[in-house]
Amino acid sequence: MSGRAEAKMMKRFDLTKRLVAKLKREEAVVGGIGNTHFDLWASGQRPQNFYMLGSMGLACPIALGVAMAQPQRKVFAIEGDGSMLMQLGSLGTIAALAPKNLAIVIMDNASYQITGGQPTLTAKSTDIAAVARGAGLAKSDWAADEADFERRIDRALPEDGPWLIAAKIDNAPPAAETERDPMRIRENFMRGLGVRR
Ligand SMILES: Cc1ncc(C[n+]2csc(CCOP(=O)(O)OP(=O)(O)O)c2C)c(N)n1
Repeated sequence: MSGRAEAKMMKRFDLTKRLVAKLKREEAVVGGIGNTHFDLWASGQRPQNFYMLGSMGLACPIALGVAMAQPQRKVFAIEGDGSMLMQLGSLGTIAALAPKNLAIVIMDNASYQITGGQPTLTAKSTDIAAVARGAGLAKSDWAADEADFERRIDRALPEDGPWLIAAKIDNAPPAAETERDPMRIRENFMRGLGVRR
Protein backbone atom coordinates (compact mmCIF):
# COMPACT_ATOMS: atom_id res chain seq x y z
CA MET A 1 0.00 0.00 0.00
CA SER A 2 1.41 3.36 -1.02
CA GLY A 3 0.30 6.96 -1.29
CA ARG A 4 -0.11 9.45 -4.11
CA ALA A 5 3.13 11.22 -3.19
CA GLU A 6 5.22 8.10 -3.78
CA ALA A 7 3.62 7.18 -7.12
CA LYS A 8 5.51 7.90 -10.32
CA MET A 9 3.94 10.44 -12.66
CA MET A 10 2.97 8.54 -15.80
CA LYS A 11 1.23 9.10 -19.14
CA ARG A 12 -2.49 8.47 -19.58
CA PHE A 13 -2.30 7.31 -23.19
CA ASP A 14 0.60 4.97 -22.44
CA LEU A 15 -1.29 3.41 -19.50
CA THR A 16 -4.50 3.17 -21.53
CA LYS A 17 -2.65 1.31 -24.28
CA ARG A 18 -1.03 -1.01 -21.73
CA LEU A 19 -4.46 -1.82 -20.28
CA VAL A 20 -6.17 -2.35 -23.65
CA ALA A 21 -3.33 -4.59 -24.88
CA LYS A 22 -4.15 -7.03 -22.07
CA LEU A 23 -7.83 -7.38 -22.96
CA LYS A 24 -8.32 -10.72 -24.71
CA ARG A 25 -11.80 -11.76 -23.54
CA GLU A 26 -14.10 -9.00 -24.76
CA GLU A 27 -13.83 -7.16 -21.46
CA ALA A 28 -15.93 -4.00 -21.30
CA VAL A 29 -14.25 -0.64 -20.77
CA VAL A 30 -16.17 2.49 -19.80
CA GLY A 31 -14.25 5.73 -20.29
CA GLY A 32 -15.38 8.78 -18.32
CA ILE A 33 -15.84 12.34 -19.58
CA GLY A 34 -12.63 14.25 -19.99
CA ASN A 35 -9.50 12.92 -21.50
CA THR A 36 -9.94 9.36 -20.23
CA HIS A 37 -12.35 8.42 -23.01
CA PHE A 38 -10.41 10.40 -25.63
CA ASP A 39 -7.38 8.24 -25.01
CA LEU A 40 -9.52 5.11 -24.84
CA TRP A 41 -10.91 6.03 -28.27
CA ALA A 42 -7.39 6.65 -29.57
CA SER A 43 -6.25 3.26 -28.29
CA GLY A 44 -8.50 1.50 -30.83
CA GLN A 45 -12.26 1.49 -30.98
CA ARG A 46 -13.11 -1.88 -29.49
CA PRO A 47 -16.85 -2.66 -29.70
CA GLN A 48 -16.78 -3.28 -25.94
CA ASN A 49 -15.72 0.32 -25.23
CA PHE A 50 -18.15 2.98 -24.05
CA TYR A 51 -17.29 6.68 -24.12
CA MET A 52 -19.18 8.90 -21.68
CA LEU A 53 -20.08 12.27 -23.16
CA GLY A 54 -21.36 15.23 -21.18
CA SER A 55 -21.67 14.18 -17.55
CA MET A 56 -18.93 13.89 -14.99
CA GLY A 57 -18.68 10.96 -12.59
CA LEU A 58 -20.59 8.34 -14.56
CA ALA A 59 -17.86 5.92 -15.62
CA CYS A 60 -18.09 3.96 -12.35
CA PRO A 61 -21.91 3.89 -12.10
CA ILE A 62 -22.23 2.77 -15.75
CA ALA A 63 -19.49 0.16 -15.34
CA LEU A 64 -21.20 -1.08 -12.17
CA GLY A 65 -24.45 -1.56 -14.09
CA VAL A 66 -22.67 -3.46 -16.86
CA ALA A 67 -20.80 -5.61 -14.32
CA MET A 68 -24.03 -6.53 -12.57
CA ALA A 69 -25.87 -7.25 -15.82
CA GLN A 70 -23.05 -9.42 -17.19
CA PRO A 71 -21.26 -11.03 -14.23
CA GLN A 72 -19.21 -13.31 -16.50
CA ARG A 73 -17.55 -10.34 -18.19
CA LYS A 74 -14.74 -8.30 -16.64
CA VAL A 75 -15.60 -4.62 -16.69
CA PHE A 76 -13.22 -1.67 -16.37
CA ALA A 77 -14.08 1.93 -15.61
CA ILE A 78 -11.48 4.56 -16.45
CA GLU A 79 -12.28 7.82 -14.68
CA GLY A 80 -10.56 11.17 -14.14
CA ASP A 81 -9.93 12.43 -10.62
CA GLY A 82 -12.20 15.46 -11.08
CA SER A 83 -15.09 13.29 -12.23
CA MET A 84 -14.49 10.73 -9.49
CA LEU A 85 -14.53 13.46 -6.85
CA MET A 86 -17.96 14.50 -8.15
CA GLN A 87 -19.40 11.02 -7.65
CA LEU A 88 -17.71 9.68 -4.51
CA GLY A 89 -20.89 7.98 -3.34
CA SER A 90 -20.56 5.48 -6.16
CA LEU A 91 -17.45 4.06 -4.47
CA GLY A 92 -19.49 3.17 -1.40
CA THR A 93 -22.22 1.67 -3.57
CA ILE A 94 -19.65 -0.44 -5.42
CA ALA A 95 -18.10 -1.58 -2.14
CA ALA A 96 -21.53 -2.51 -0.77
CA LEU A 97 -22.56 -4.44 -3.89
CA ALA A 98 -19.04 -5.85 -4.32
CA PRO A 99 -19.15 -6.92 -7.98
CA LYS A 100 -16.26 -9.36 -8.39
CA ASN A 101 -15.86 -8.51 -12.07
CA LEU A 102 -15.38 -4.74 -11.74
CA ALA A 103 -12.09 -2.84 -11.83
CA ILE A 104 -11.70 0.92 -11.68
CA VAL A 105 -8.72 2.87 -13.00
CA ILE A 106 -8.44 6.47 -11.83
CA MET A 107 -6.33 8.73 -14.03
CA ASP A 108 -5.30 11.40 -11.53
CA ASN A 109 -3.75 14.50 -13.09
CA ALA A 110 -4.82 16.65 -10.12
CA SER A 111 -6.82 18.85 -12.48
CA TYR A 112 -9.94 19.37 -14.54
CA GLN A 113 -7.69 19.26 -17.54
CA ILE A 114 -10.25 19.37 -20.30
CA THR A 115 -11.86 22.56 -19.04
CA GLY A 116 -8.61 24.46 -18.64
CA GLY A 117 -6.58 22.71 -15.97
CA GLN A 118 -8.23 24.06 -12.84
CA PRO A 119 -6.76 22.16 -9.84
CA THR A 120 -8.84 19.46 -8.15
CA LEU A 121 -8.64 18.47 -4.51
CA THR A 122 -6.08 15.78 -5.30
CA ALA A 123 -3.63 18.63 -5.93
CA LYS A 124 -4.01 19.36 -2.19
CA SER A 125 -4.73 16.66 0.32
CA THR A 126 -7.17 14.17 -1.16
CA ASP A 127 -5.85 10.69 -1.91
CA ILE A 128 -8.35 8.89 -4.15
CA ALA A 129 -7.07 5.38 -3.40
CA ALA A 130 -7.35 6.05 0.34
CA VAL A 131 -10.82 7.57 -0.08
CA ALA A 132 -11.89 4.41 -1.93
CA ARG A 133 -10.50 2.21 0.86
CA GLY A 134 -12.47 4.29 3.32
CA ALA A 135 -15.56 3.69 1.21
CA GLY A 136 -15.00 -0.03 1.65
CA LEU A 137 -12.94 -0.95 -1.41
CA ALA A 138 -10.15 -2.90 0.26
CA LYS A 139 -8.40 -3.68 -3.03
CA SER A 140 -7.60 -0.05 -3.77
CA ASP A 141 -4.06 1.24 -4.19
CA TRP A 142 -1.69 3.36 -6.25
CA ALA A 143 0.28 2.05 -9.18
CA ALA A 144 3.87 2.83 -8.25
CA ASP A 145 5.05 2.89 -11.88
CA GLU A 146 4.18 1.42 -15.30
CA ALA A 147 5.36 -2.10 -14.43
CA ASP A 148 3.34 -2.02 -11.22
CA PHE A 149 0.30 -0.76 -13.18
CA GLU A 150 0.62 -3.76 -15.49
CA ARG A 151 1.03 -6.15 -12.56
CA ARG A 152 -2.13 -4.77 -10.98
CA ILE A 153 -4.08 -5.15 -14.23
CA ASP A 154 -2.74 -8.71 -14.57
CA ARG A 155 -4.17 -9.47 -11.14
CA ALA A 156 -7.44 -7.64 -11.65
CA LEU A 157 -8.20 -9.58 -14.85
CA PRO A 158 -8.42 -13.11 -13.38
CA GLU A 159 -8.94 -12.39 -9.69
CA ASP A 160 -12.07 -11.25 -7.91
CA GLY A 161 -12.57 -7.52 -7.30
CA PRO A 162 -13.81 -4.94 -7.05
CA TRP A 163 -10.44 -3.35 -7.71
CA LEU A 164 -9.33 0.26 -7.82
CA ILE A 165 -6.01 1.21 -9.36
CA ALA A 166 -5.05 4.86 -9.02
CA ALA A 167 -2.49 6.24 -11.45
CA LYS A 168 -0.76 9.59 -11.11
CA ILE A 169 -0.53 11.10 -14.59
CA ASP A 170 0.75 14.28 -16.21
CA ASN A 171 -1.17 16.83 -18.23
CA ALA A 172 -0.27 15.64 -21.71
CA PRO A 173 -3.02 16.42 -24.23
CA PRO A 174 -5.21 13.52 -25.35
CA ALA A 175 -4.08 11.42 -28.30
CA ALA A 176 -7.31 12.00 -30.26
CA GLU A 177 -10.89 13.15 -29.80
CA THR A 178 -13.86 10.83 -29.60
CA GLU A 179 -16.43 11.20 -32.36
CA ARG A 180 -19.43 12.88 -30.73
CA ASP A 181 -22.15 10.52 -31.82
CA PRO A 182 -23.91 9.25 -28.68
CA MET A 183 -26.36 7.00 -30.55
CA ARG A 184 -23.55 5.25 -32.38
CA ILE A 185 -21.52 4.91 -29.20
CA ARG A 186 -24.48 3.31 -27.45
CA GLU A 187 -25.43 1.01 -30.34
CA ASN A 188 -21.83 -0.15 -30.87
CA PHE A 189 -21.46 -0.86 -27.17
CA MET A 190 -24.70 -2.83 -26.98
CA ARG A 191 -23.63 -4.90 -29.99
CA GLY A 192 -20.19 -5.32 -28.43
CA LEU A 193 -21.83 -6.69 -25.28
CA GLY A 194 -24.01 -9.02 -27.33
CA VAL A 195 -27.30 -7.49 -26.29
CA ARG A 196 -28.13 -6.01 -29.71
CA ARG A 197 -27.76 -7.67 -33.09
C1 LIG B 1 -21.70 18.31 -13.61
C2 LIG B 1 -20.67 18.88 -14.53
N1 LIG B 1 -19.89 19.92 -14.13
C3 LIG B 1 -18.97 20.45 -14.96
C4 LIG B 1 -18.82 19.92 -16.22
C5 LIG B 1 -17.76 20.50 -17.14
N2 LIG B 1 -16.66 19.57 -17.24
C6 LIG B 1 -16.61 18.64 -18.22
S1 LIG B 1 -15.26 17.68 -18.12
C7 LIG B 1 -14.69 18.51 -16.77
C8 LIG B 1 -13.38 18.14 -16.12
C9 LIG B 1 -13.15 16.65 -15.98
O1 LIG B 1 -12.05 16.47 -15.13
P1 LIG B 1 -11.44 15.04 -14.92
O2 LIG B 1 -12.52 14.06 -14.71
O3 LIG B 1 -10.40 15.14 -13.87
O4 LIG B 1 -10.79 14.68 -16.32
P2 LIG B 1 -9.62 15.44 -17.16
O5 LIG B 1 -10.28 16.59 -17.86
O6 LIG B 1 -8.59 15.88 -16.19
O7 LIG B 1 -9.17 14.39 -18.10
C10 LIG B 1 -15.57 19.54 -16.39
C11 LIG B 1 -15.37 20.46 -15.26
C12 LIG B 1 -19.65 18.85 -16.61
N3 LIG B 1 -19.59 18.29 -17.82
N4 LIG B 1 -20.57 18.35 -15.75
